[in-house]
Amino acid sequence: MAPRNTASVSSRKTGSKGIEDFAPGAIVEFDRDDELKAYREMLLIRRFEEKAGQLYGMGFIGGFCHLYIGQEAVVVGMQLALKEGDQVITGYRDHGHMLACGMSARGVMAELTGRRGGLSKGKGGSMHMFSKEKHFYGGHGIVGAQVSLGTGLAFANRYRGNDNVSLAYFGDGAANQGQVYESFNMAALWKLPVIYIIENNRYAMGTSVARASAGVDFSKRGSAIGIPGFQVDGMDVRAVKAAGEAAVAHCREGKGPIILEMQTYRYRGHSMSDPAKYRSKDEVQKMRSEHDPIEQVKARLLEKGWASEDELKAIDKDVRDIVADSADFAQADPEPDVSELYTDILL
Ligand SMILES: Cc1ncc(C[n+]2csc(CCOP(=O)(O)OP(=O)(O)O)c2C)c(N)n1
Ligand SMILES: [Mg+2]
Repeated sequence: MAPRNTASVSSRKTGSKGIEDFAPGAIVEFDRDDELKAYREMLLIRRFEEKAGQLYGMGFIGGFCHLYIGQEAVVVGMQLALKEGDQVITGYRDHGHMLACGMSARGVMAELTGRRGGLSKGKGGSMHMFSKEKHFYGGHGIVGAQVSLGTGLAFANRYRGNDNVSLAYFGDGAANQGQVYESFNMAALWKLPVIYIIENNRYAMGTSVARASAGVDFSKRGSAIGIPGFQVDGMDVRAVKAAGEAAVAHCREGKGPIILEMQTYRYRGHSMSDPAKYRSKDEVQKMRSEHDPIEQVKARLLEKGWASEDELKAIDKDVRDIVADSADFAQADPEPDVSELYTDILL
C-alpha cells in the first residue's frame, strides 16, 4: 500500500490546487454525504459483480467476463473528482466503470446476457459497451488499446478547445505494452489533458507484477519524458479522490498528462475461467480483511455515528433491489432480432 498521511488536499470544497500542493499519500477528508455516496456506489458495483458471477455460473452469460470486485474504490474515487463532460475509457474489466459513469444496471446486465435492451443492443457483451451520453468510450478487449484511444480523446478535447479531461484506465500488465509509450510521448509533447490510471492489481492474468515488470513503480513510467506520476492507495476512496482532484486540476490547467498508479487488488480470478491458483488464499483473505474499500467506509460511518447498522442495511437492500431488477430484466428481455446482424457494422 502507498504510504498515507492525513493532510487534507485540494478538495472540491476548498478549490483544486493541482499537483504542486499534492502530498503523496494524502487523503481528502469526507463528510457524511461523501461517505454515504461512496458507500452506495461501491456497494452497487460489488453486488452487481456478485450477481454477474452467479448468472455466469448459471449459463446466462456467455463469452468473457472479468469481475472488478476489490477494485471499487478506484473508479468511484476518480468519478468523484470529475465534472460533466470528462471522458472515461478502459479495458475489459469494465462493469464498475460503466456503473460509476451512471450507465444503468439494467443496460449493463442485459448486455452481459446478450439481450436487446443491453447497452450495445446485445451484440457487444461484457467487454464492448459504450455510452456517448455518459461519456464512456468502452470497454476494449485488446490489452492497451484504450490507452491510445484515450489519448485521442484528449487530443480531440484540445483540438476543440474545451476543458474536458479524459481518463484512460489500464492494468499493470498493459503498462508493459508498446503503444502505451507511443501514447505517452504524444501526450507529453502536445500537453494533452489525459490522466493515465494504472490499476495495479498485482497480477496480469496469472502473472504477478514482480515476474512481468522490470520496474514495479508504475507511477514513474513516464518520468523520462516529464510526465509526473503518483502512487495512490487504491483501496482508500479518499486517497483516490485526493489524487484524482490534483490530477484533474493539472490537466485542466493545460499542464499535460499525468499518471496515477492505483495500488489495488482483485479478489476474484482474472476472468470467470480462472481458479487463481497462482496466489495463496491467505493473500486474498488478508486484503479482504485489512483493506477492503467498502468495509473501510462502513467502519468510518459507524464509528463517527454518521449512519446506524440499520441505515447501512437499508442502503444494501436498495442496491440489491436495483441489481435483482437488472438480473430479472436481463433474463426476460428478448435476444436481438437476426436482422441486427447487419446493423452497426462497417462494410
Ligand atoms: C494485445 C493483447 N495481448 C494479450 C491479451 C490477452 N490478455 C488479456 S488480459 C491480459 C492481462 C492484462 O493484465 P492487466 O493489464 O494487469 O489487467 P487486469 O486484467 O489485471 O485488470 C492478457 C495478457 C490481449 N487481450 N490483448
Ligand atoms: Mg493487473
